[in-house]
Amino acid sequence: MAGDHSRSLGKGSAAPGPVPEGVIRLYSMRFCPFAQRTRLVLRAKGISHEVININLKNKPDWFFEKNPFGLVPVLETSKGQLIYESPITCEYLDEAFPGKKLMPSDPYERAFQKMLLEHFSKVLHDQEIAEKFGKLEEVRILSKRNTLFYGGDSVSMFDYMIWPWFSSLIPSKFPICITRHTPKLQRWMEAMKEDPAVKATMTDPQIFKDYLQLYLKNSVEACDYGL
Ligand SMILES: N[C@@H](CCC(=O)N[C@@H](CS)C(=O)NCC(=O)O)C(=O)O
Repeated sequence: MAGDHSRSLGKGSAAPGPVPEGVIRLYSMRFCPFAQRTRLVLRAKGISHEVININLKNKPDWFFEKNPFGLVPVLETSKGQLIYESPITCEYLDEAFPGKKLMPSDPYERAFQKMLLEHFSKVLHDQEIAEKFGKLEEVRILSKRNTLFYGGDSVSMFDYMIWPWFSSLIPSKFPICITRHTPKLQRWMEAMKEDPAVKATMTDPQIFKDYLQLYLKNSVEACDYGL
């Protein structure tokens, strides 16, 4: 049965059949922070979905038909439509499905969240943790708002977009050094941990650490670690 914690499909596996009516499919990998963004939005909006995990160290050939870049996350609809790149998958889900809107309705606020995401994406492309810390400070200051979450007093899209890099998923010293220096971020992290979608997508830090070692060694076992 396909699910968040199902074993991954690798080279030589049969391509999954069409997506059943009334469900959306996510191609994912249990430890991928980009795919976690999409999983958070699926949960937050209560969207009926199935998850197919991909072995990123031994990708099935058919996966490149889902996304020519060969990256997760990818969404597939029952009409066979394919959507990839995590911010695009999340915005698609927010627009295409009813329920709580995660993007603000005000055009400036929407633009503002997208600008914050641009800054954060630049941070992610840097190698040095020290530099990441400096630039994240910049993101925090950029928000210049006295609210608990980035978009106001409840969780919105940008909070979910950056959460995977603060959750137990990334067991580096990076979140610790940030929270030590910035009480506002610490309050934000505590509040995020209470969010039901966040709770549902948490991973044990030790399991993540062990997975990461395998992944960095290019082990084909990495993506199924702990199953
Ligand atoms: N820009 C992409 C990045 C996605 C990404 O890098 N996913 C990683 C897993 S965390 C992946 O699929 N890696 C496979 C590879 O590099 O071949 C997004 O936002 O969706």
